[in-house]
Amino acid sequence: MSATSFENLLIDRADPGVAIVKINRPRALNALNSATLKDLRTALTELAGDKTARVVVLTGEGDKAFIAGADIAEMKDLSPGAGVSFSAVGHEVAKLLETMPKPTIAAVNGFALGGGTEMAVACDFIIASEKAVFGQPEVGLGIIPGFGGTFRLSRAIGLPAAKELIYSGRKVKADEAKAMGLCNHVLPAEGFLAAVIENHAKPIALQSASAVAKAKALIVEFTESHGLNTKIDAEAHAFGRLMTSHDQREGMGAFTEKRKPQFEGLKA
Ligand code: CO8
Repeated sequence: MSATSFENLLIDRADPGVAIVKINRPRALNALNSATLKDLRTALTELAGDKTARVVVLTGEGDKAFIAGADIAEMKDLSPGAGVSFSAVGHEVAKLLETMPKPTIAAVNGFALGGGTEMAVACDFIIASEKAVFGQPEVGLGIIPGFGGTFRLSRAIGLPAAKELIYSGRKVKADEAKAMGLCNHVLPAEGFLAAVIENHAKPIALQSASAVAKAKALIVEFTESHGLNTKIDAEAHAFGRLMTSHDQREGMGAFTEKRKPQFEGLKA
């Protein structure tokens, strides 16, 4: 068991060596506020160095959401500087999921929108429940993906499909996500997490942990590490520049007031 207990996370274990990290804000559909992101950063840092954890499964509490995105109510009034900082903690969490020396599996049990899809694609692979819904709806809020979606989603599903999802905000259900290669498998909602642990996490935990870690390190080095920090900086700063724009205030205001946004046209 992880030594620390967390306000916004539940950490569980299954033998041999599976750690389950559950986002625990079901009333906000597990939206990521800064407290939850900081909890995740601490928990994943501890699990990265914990020899008894051989595989990490990330999932959401409740039967409705994996992560419904970054917390819009908290982001709504951020300054550009605070936007960059908020984005930076999310990037640290995504980078830990992507690079920690053990496989990370996203068990997507419901909505995985915005930062939810971004955290899922930062994991080594995704297993979806038949109730999973993916998407990058940020442009409908006057912002852009800010936790790595501008570069990790295209790596997962290819540039044309990623561009379509990011530009349109269109949501994709589990079967379409599988056809796109976004998730490896779609499982029944009933008994979903138990099946992910039994059939996908445990078989990895039974292998040589040092061989698996070496394989992951090489895959990370050969695919994403080149220029990763440059991409993170560029995305975080572009995100920060959009905070306080008319469309960001309007888009997020409209979400919290439960109405349709009225966006400005393209600025010269
Ligand atoms: N943030 C805050 N609260 C949320 C969020 C969210 N992302 N998603 C849902 N909630 C809250 C709702 O406000 C609602 O609260 P309340 O009961 O107090 O009104 C509660 O969760 C339940 O939600 P709904 O009533 O809306 O449930 P529905 O079943 O009707 O709809 C949806 C479910 C479709 C998931 C809907 O809630 C929705 O569209 N949510 C927003 C999805 C979204 O736009 N996500 C992207 C957010 S932006 C983002 O993730 C950017 C990532 C990069 C950030 C970089 C930071 C600098």
